[in-house]
Amino acid sequence: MLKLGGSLITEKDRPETLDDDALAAACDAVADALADGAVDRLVVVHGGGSFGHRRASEHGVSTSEGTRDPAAVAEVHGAMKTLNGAVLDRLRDRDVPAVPVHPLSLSARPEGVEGDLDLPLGSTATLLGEGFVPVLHGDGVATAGEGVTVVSGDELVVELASGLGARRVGVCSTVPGVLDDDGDVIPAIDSFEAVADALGASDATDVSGGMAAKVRELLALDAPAYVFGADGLSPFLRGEDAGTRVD
Ligand code: IP8
Repeated sequence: MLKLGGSLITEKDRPETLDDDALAAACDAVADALADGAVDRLVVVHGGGSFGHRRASEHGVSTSEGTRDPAAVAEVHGAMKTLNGAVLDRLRDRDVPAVPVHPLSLSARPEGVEGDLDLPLGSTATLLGEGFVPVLHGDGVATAGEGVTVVSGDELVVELASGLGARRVGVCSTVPGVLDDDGDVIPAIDSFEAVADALGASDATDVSGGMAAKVRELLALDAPAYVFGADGLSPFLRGEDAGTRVD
């Protein structure tokens, strides 16, 4: 399971603009790892970057605040489909058998609670079994009592990794790992308490997302997870340690 952060593959400060070089490098690493058999099954999830987030904030939509405006839903989803199409094109250009899976069409928060995500995994599992590389993305999600809220790529990664029994989980972004107070990469994290201070969050007060929430969710997975930057992608795909190991 691989998450490509939106900040990695897009230029965050320029509306709906790809970071073409970073995206190409990531797609090269994926294609090479599949071609030489380092990876046999792979699910990719990507974030929103300057595509989804801009549209979502224009309409006041977040992971907890929803919208009932169909035009707003279409804009957020449309921006993410555009980005997804760009990722798919570049993967398929490199002979990666990448196909889209759009979470808005599949998932719901039935209780309206952030974190309570119902994502049927049958289509993704079947696509994987048939030799495809399913590519999902942060998206809108039907949410009881709210209309449509945002589901982040990180939430999808956690849901997919546990539901599909992922062997390894990689989160690739613009930072080289989880950083300590001095800005150095923490090589391994096996408990939240041990790093809560460095992450600027206590166990009780962290509701704000960011790295602390990401680490906490990754710790809850059965599979080892790695948080790394662009340089860590090839090592991760080749089964080596990269960035910070969260296990
Ligand atoms: O970048 C957000 O995905 P993320 C997707 O993984 C939208 O948080 C629609 C803003």
